[in-house]
Amino acid sequence: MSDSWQTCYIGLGSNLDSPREQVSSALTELTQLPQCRNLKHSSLYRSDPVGPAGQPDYINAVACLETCLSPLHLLDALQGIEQAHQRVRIQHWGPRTLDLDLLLYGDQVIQNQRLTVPHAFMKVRNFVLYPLAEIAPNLSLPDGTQLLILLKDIEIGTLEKI
Ligand code: PH2
Ligand code: MG
Ligand code: MG
Repeated sequence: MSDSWQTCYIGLGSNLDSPREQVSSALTELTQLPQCRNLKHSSLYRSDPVGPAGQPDYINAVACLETCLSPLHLLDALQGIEQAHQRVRIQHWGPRTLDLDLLLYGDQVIQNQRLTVPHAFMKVRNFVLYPLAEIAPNLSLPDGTQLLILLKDIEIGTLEKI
């Protein structure tokens, strides 16, 4: 059914074990997911860590793909890629080899034990909003908020395209 394809946005982040390579290979792996097509992605960005002090800088990017996986099946697939990158969950907002966050799934609002979509902090993270604007400048969130309006309120700061 052609209308079962949904456009999704995924935030990628890494600050351990060659972060650029972690993000680049994750982008390739996203292109290989079943029932997913038309992957596009932003540039890679270097960003200061948000969260516990003393962790390395992050490499961040945002990808867009179309999928007919359900939100939870897509989450399973994303977590499978995180696991393949030896993602270990030790500290909240602590360093990680790879973080894949489902930012948006079509215009759906999802709130359950495993998943909150739109992603809880996406409206206030420059390392999400600027890469997102590169690939979807005219995007609106499910609540109607325009990405370009959010960007006016958030500084690019030390975020750096690489
Ligand atoms: N992710 C976090 C915590 N802090 N900081 C940056 N710069 N980039 C991230 O992706 C990031 C973070 C939790 O997911
Ligand atoms: Mg995250
Ligand atoms: Mg995450």
